[in-house]
Amino acid sequence: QSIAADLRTALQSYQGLAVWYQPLMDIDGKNMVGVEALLRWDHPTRGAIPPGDFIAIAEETGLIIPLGEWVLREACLTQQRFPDLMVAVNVSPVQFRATGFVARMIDIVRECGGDPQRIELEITEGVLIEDEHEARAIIIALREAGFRIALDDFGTGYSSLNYLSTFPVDKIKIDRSFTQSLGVAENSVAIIESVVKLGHAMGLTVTAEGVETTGQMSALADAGCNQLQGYLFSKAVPLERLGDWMR
Ligand code: G
Ligand code: G
Ligand code: MN
Ligand code: NA
Repeated sequence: QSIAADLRTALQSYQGLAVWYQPLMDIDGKNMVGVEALLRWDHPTRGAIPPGDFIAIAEETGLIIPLGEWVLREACLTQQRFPDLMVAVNVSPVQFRATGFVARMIDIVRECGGDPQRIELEITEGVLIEDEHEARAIIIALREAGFRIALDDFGTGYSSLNYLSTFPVDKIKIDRSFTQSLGVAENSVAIIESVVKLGHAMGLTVTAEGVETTGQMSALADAGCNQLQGYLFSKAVPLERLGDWMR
């Protein structure tokens, strides 16, 4: 039985699938400003399979579309339980390019009682490259519907700085490789500072991912970042444990 077949089976009842949440913190690392929804799959025989190992298969098979829509529905239900909670949801390039994507996002949020103003759709630079004109139209339509847009894994793509001026996003999430180069690679501070400067010049919120040490936290604060995310604060946790974070 292939992973793809098992995933298709799992999607019939969502058995074994779960959405966990990783806190996003303010720059002091003291207050939670939102969460990122992250898929988890407990396979019936293989045990936990990391998303890195099944997202690509889900994309190849098209299963990422029902899977991604389910994550958004779960995020909306979580929002009903925790009013005011900002929830970030990852959007696969395959979803983004699918016909009717924007309408589906709007319908789901309406059906599930979510608040698009507090839903941040995380897209990757890859979606911007293929058809710039179409990508821009999709982003504009999503924003008109009230969604916020974040550019995920920022800095890992191709000629990223260019895109900032042409795509109306709300946030950039600096890839964790940059955070992890702090104190290790020579120009890491200068690179982060220039990304922050550019992001701020365009009116964007700048989040740093992969924060694991207090040294990284203070360097990111000094560089002017707005928000932090990483194991220093918390890994993704099940919904039941999010309640602890809300207090
Ligand atoms: O959750 P980490 O904990 O292991 O996630 C690994 C990768 O899987 C990341 O690139 C993350 O963006 C991606 N991922 C996790 N959850 C989702 C999801 O719901 N949808 C999509 N498209 N990607 C996800
Ligand atoms: O691509 P995206 O940013 O959506 O992926 C989020 C991924 O980053 C998940 O796999 C999540 O578990 C992982 N992650 C979150 N915080 C940290 C961290 O502090 N260190 C490392 N190494 N990975 C992290
Ligand atoms: Mn993400
Ligand atoms: Na990322």
